[in-house]
Amino acid sequence: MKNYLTYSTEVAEGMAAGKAIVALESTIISHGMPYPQNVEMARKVEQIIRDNGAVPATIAIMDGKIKIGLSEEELETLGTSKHARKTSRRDLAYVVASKEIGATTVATTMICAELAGIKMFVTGGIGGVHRGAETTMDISADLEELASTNVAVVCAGAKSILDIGLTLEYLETKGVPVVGYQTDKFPAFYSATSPFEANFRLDEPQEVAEMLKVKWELGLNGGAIIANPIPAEFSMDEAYITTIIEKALQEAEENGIKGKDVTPFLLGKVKELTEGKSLESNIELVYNNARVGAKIAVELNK
Ligand code: PSU
Ligand code: MN
Repeated sequence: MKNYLTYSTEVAEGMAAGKAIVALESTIISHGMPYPQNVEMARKVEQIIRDNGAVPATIAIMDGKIKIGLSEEELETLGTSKHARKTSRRDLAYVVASKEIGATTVATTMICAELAGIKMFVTGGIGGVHRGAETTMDISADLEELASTNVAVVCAGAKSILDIGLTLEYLETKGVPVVGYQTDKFPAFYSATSPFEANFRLDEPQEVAEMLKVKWELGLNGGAIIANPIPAEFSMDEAYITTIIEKALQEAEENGIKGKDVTPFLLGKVKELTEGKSLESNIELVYNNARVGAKIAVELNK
């Protein structure tokens, strides 16, 4: 692995000191938000993780290496690059071998985190089963990764650009626990609730850490979803955001958007149609996830 993984000074020192490490993805930076908000968000998320007693490790691929932790300069490069490739499991070997700049999705961040021995990962939203997947077969590789890779993901649920019900069914089939953090509901990213229930509710970081410890000690391989609702003050009106998402889906269809371009296209459209209002919510929910993820990581590390 030495040939492929490199660690930032902060992460290497944190690991040597036995500190809790929290992985962060980079597709959210390159494909999820515009510059300069993306880089500001990435910096602030890292700081929130430090303030809560853990060490942030933003993951990306550069110069033929999987970088576990990015320098200021690397973060800026990633945030401004027009060529960063959205890198899911199938793309990882190509991106490393060709020395392109790769932004890791949830799936690939989980793979890289596991290679680096990191158990906790914080993001905004996960990929899932797309609406209409019964004909398009568009199901995110994130779900397969959650089925098999031992990394827990803190997120604000799934956006209703996806079929949330089918996403939860898929996760059930694959044996992935979906924990509601201080909620009974499965949150829908921009809004704190959805018509769907989480599998279990846990209210304290220590309880989540205990569940994860038991899962992995029992040899139950795979990840877990810790669904942490967006704070009420940033939660968007469900009816409003649903209308917007429906417009975005229609435009994707009209423009023949397919494959890995679907999610970034929809995210961009939602931003455009809400005149940037969705972006503020998006950023705030990531900060909220960072606070929770760092606390769970600290407990898990005890
Ligand atoms: N959902 C979001 N924001 C995101 C993503 C998903 O609300 O930024 C990104 C994540 O990196 C996720 C990826 O892993 O999109 C899923 O893409 P796809 O649906 O092509 O698997
Ligand atoms: Mn897809």
